[in-house]
Amino acid sequence: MQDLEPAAFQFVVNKPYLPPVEEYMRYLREIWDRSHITNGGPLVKGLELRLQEFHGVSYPIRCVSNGTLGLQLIFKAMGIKGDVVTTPFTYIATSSSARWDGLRLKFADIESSSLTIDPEAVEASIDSRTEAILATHVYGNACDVEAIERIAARHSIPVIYDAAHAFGVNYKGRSLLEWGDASMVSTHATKVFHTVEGGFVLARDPKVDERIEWMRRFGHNGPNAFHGVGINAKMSELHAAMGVCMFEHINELISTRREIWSVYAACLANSDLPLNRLEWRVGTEPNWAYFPILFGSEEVLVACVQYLTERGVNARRYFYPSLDQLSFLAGSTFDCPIASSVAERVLCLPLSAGMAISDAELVWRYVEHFFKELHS
Ligand code: T4K
Repeated sequence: MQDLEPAAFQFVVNKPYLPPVEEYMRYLREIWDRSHITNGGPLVKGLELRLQEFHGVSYPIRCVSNGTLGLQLIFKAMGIKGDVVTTPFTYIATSSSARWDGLRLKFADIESSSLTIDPEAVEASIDSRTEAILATHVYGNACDVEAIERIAARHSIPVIYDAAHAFGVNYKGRSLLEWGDASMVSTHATKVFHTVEGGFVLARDPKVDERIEWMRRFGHNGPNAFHGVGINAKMSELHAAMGVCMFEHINELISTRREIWSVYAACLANSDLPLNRLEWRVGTEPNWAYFPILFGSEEVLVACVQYLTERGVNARRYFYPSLDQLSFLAGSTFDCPIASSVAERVLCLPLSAGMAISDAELVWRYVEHFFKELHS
């Protein structure tokens, strides 16, 4: 059922926003005139400054070709080669990027309300071989950054945040990206702010930032000289142009998302359906990227997905399965009962800036009808 093309659905889980084509064409004309289409062009540089200004962060922002490579650059630039303690409740890229770089994963369970990694479980998983904590601000909900960073300081290890979902998210009045030693944000098409494919990274230590800067472009130190081993993780001008266009609309897009999110939240609050929603950590100002609901059982969730699919509603099991269940990721098996249970029961409803309030209400009516039929 999940293999239907997006066009087969009336409502997809994440319909990418596309700016008016004329706006994009304006930048394409500039690119055509300059013939500078990639390798550190002016649109990428301009986008990095806009991103830094928008988030109000003090560290430089480095755009990359996708978030996955962004994480891998962070691991390399920080010299992390061994064990990392990480969350099993996230998209697979958090873990697979680390495994691809040869790191070993130790999964620590999550908090049942925020669905982010549980600091107590993190501390219990750290041993003498642990080189870093790799946590995800899942759905744009802030991790317990204060507790995690206290633990990291006690063990003298860095914290890396997979902030793929955290574009524009603030925590306690400042950007969530200010926390930790390094963060990666994805700007994939399905994200709140996108560059079709892409992402950006930022690091607290200027030496790490400098390494990220040259590592993302083959290690170049001038046309015929190299600092060291690098990779190709450059963002092109055509991708950056999409990001620049997005800035014209981003505040409105986030506020529309907030409206849709609030419709779902109000419907849920006013219903007596056996469903729960994510709790924002106090202090989080979200970007309203996802609306996950938690079912009482996987069996009911699967039946609901089927029911919604038949009515043109593409709800998705973000994030299933719990990554500690995947033998090719887990070096050893760790017990993460909360993550396993949540992953089996969580479903994200369609949430896009292109949706109308009546669309969200209709989706919710389908959910209600499903439960009515289930109990009839
Ligand atoms: N860390 C975390 C926590 C992440 O969530 C991600 C990515 C990463 C790291 C890695 O960042 P990147 O390397 O991707 O920058 C999507 C995205 O591909 C992926 O970026 C994202 N997370 C992940 C959660 O979701 P799929 O496999 O769910 O996408 P797909 O093609 O099934 O589309 C989802 C929905 O969006 C469908 O309903 C159709 C609709 N859609 C999608 C695209 C691409 C459209 O209508 N048009 C489109 O062009 O992975």
